[in-house]
Amino acid sequence: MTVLPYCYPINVVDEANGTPTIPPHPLGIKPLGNKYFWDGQDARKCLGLLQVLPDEVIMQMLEFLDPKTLRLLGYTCRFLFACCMSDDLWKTVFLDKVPLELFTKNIPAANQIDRLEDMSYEEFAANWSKKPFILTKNITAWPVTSQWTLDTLLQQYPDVVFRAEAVDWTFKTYYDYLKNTNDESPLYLFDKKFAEKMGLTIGKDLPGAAYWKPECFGPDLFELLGAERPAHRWVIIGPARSGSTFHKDPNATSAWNAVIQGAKYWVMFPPSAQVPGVIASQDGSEVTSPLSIAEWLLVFHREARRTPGCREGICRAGEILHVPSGWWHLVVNLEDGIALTQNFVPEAHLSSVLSFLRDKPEQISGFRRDIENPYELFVERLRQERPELLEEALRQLGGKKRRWESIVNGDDGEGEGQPQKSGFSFGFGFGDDELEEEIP
Ligand SMILES: O=C(O)CCC(=O)C(=O)O
Ligand SMILES: [Fe+2]
Repeated sequence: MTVLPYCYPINVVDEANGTPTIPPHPLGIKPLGNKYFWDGQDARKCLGLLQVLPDEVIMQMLEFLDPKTLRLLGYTCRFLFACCMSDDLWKTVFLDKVPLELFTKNIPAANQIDRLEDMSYEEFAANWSKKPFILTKNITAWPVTSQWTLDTLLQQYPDVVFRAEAVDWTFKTYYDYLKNTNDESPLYLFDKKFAEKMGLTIGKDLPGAAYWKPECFGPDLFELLGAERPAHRWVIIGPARSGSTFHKDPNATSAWNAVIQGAKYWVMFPPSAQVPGVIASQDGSEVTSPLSIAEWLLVFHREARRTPGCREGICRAGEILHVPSGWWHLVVNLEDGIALTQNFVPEAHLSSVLSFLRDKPEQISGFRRDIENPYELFVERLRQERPELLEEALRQLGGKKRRWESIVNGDDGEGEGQPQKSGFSFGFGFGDDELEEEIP
């Protein structure tokens, strides 16, 4: 932000005496922007010694002031009045102070995300794979991760380097940041290599396992891809007010998100909903939500709550939330906290995932660079391991019998409907580490 263009009529100098002048507007209109500055002298003189600082630095210094000081300082001179009136400064000050409870309490009964103690896979497959829900009694059995707190992680992993958006920080550095930040959109620690970095074993029957996927979600068909599966699990750590702006999960996968410490407020919408304040391009490749989470809540929450399909809920420590394939979601941490999340492909969404991989190759994300054709790879693995599911999914996709036959016979060459090499991927996209693994 620069104030400079408003405080000097820099381009115009009276040639006779060398002082700046403003040429009169042909209609006698005086620009409001100069109102507080121009009285024939340098308006910045009132800054005293601080005159040596450029406008940008002054503005940055003002960001550290509390609302009262900002207001009082604005009364001291014209120049500072204009600086202290900046919308950006007040937005930051104000959004920081808006209590999140304004939005998270009094959830209308019709919007409340269903809460269930636990669920069998049969129930999930029959009734729940296309609906969000919160499991309230599920992760207490996890031997290691259910005991995690920010403080125990600090003790055990102070020097492990984690990815937080575009930066790699030791846990100690991130912990200090988390405890001290006032950022409006705080840096979110979101690391997909955490298991390797922390030396964790994941999987129910493995010796020394730290945690495992909840049984109710059943078989994850991306497991057929083995080492070729796209990034699929993350540890997520952030301070209160951090979170995720509206998005759909990558590659049409479903997800579960387990809160280990803290509490998360979720707002969700079904795949075809028009989410207030969120503009998605026709093919879904670009999502524009010009606002931070706090701004979205302030401006659009009321309307969202009244929009058909809106689901809301608070997932607390020890609980797990299900995000069905294709659902929009915004998440905000109500407290400092830790979560574990995993993306998966349940049978009920196989056709959506195949259709995404086949028809939106430019939006595929999270696969290793050397995997040129994720759709073909997945079809091949399904053909080998689960041909009956593949047949049914392709049928749902509107695939013709002839096409199915050619796939099972292994003679499906480079024919129609094959995905092209992609050039762009819309995924979690936090920084260049993600880009490395995307399809070039
Ligand atoms: O902030 C969160 O915990 C939600 C994360 C999320 O939506 C995701 O991992 O896709
Ligand atoms: Fe998500």
